[in-house]
Amino acid sequence: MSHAKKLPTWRLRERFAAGLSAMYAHEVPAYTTLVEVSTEVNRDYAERHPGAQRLGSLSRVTAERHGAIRVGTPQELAAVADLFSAFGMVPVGYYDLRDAMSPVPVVSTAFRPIDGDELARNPFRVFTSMLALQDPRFFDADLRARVQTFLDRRQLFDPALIARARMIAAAGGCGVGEADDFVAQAVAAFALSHQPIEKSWYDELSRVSAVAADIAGVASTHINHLTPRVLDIDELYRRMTARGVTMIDAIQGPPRWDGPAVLLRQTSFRALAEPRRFRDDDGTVIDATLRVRFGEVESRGVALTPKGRERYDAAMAAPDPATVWRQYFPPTDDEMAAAGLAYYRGNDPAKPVVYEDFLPTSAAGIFRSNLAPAIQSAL
Ligand code: OOG
Ligand code: NI
Repeated sequence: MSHAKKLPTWRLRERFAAGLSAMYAHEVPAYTTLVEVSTEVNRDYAERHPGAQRLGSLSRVTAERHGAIRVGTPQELAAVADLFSAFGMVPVGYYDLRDAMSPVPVVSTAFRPIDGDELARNPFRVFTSMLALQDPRFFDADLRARVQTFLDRRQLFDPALIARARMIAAAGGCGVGEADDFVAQAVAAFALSHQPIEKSWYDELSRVSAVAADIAGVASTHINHLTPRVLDIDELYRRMTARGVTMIDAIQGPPRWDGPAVLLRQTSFRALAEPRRFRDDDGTVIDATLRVRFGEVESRGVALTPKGRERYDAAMAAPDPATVWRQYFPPTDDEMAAAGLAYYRGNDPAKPVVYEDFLPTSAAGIFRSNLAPAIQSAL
């Protein structure tokens, strides 16, 4: 072996996130605009607000991203877990999106670092969903068997890549030379495929759910969004709108207010129509476009205790949460800490613990707002 310096897993994670970001910028040009505007918003906000970095340093926040992927089977999810372990990312949490107001046939987790130092170095996370193929609410026995056969035949990752990931995870990193190659292969595994899609199969799955078609209608997986973090999401929303980008919804999650930001706020812009090829039953290949990938942005606040989360749920149940927020949450970190509503390091109200996870309601909203209708146009 060479004597080259070993890169620890967090350096690999940093490179993985940067590599995916470069790939996604190339695939989805509007993402570049989003990253530019986010960087400007963060810089301006940090200049004007002395305490801006209490929820993470400007360098952490500027590099911070989350991505999302979807897989079909427990075996594929296990391969993802092995791959991400080389980047120091482990599964945290469980989100059952089948129970959402508009149900999505998946269950999800998020892969991310958990240690405070690791999060500070690079908090890259990937929201990862698995098709709920066994659930009879979405799949009858006949379709389930055909989907299972399709998924059993495909291979999302080169087994050699997964074996290497396991070794890197066990060793806690790898040499610089190996890192370049490993990270490049890991990034490439999430690129959008340009293989023609079998149209009748994709259409059949689309009738169950656009998400089912996105997962099991094609032979590969892909990153479906990559999300920068901003310190002022309302300002981001205004500036994107001013640049002519139509943002889809209002901002999801807690309302804007003057007191401590809690949990997570997110917004996104419409899935982009990307050229994809489809193959008809008679073998004819046709050019069409598919809207499955989109742009999203997030802002993060303090993590809530179970008691704080109960308050949050109660406030969010109101017809207009913004108007009643004050009845549920005090306006300062000192009062939040004293009331046991949020987590602070060493119980010091100046040191909020950032919420590092996701919100099921917002996640379901993100799926819903971006995936219908699936096939946009056929030439
Ligand atoms: C994942 C949607 C969830 C978020 O930010 O809540 C998500 C997906 O569309 O696959 O990324
Ligand atoms: Ni997301």
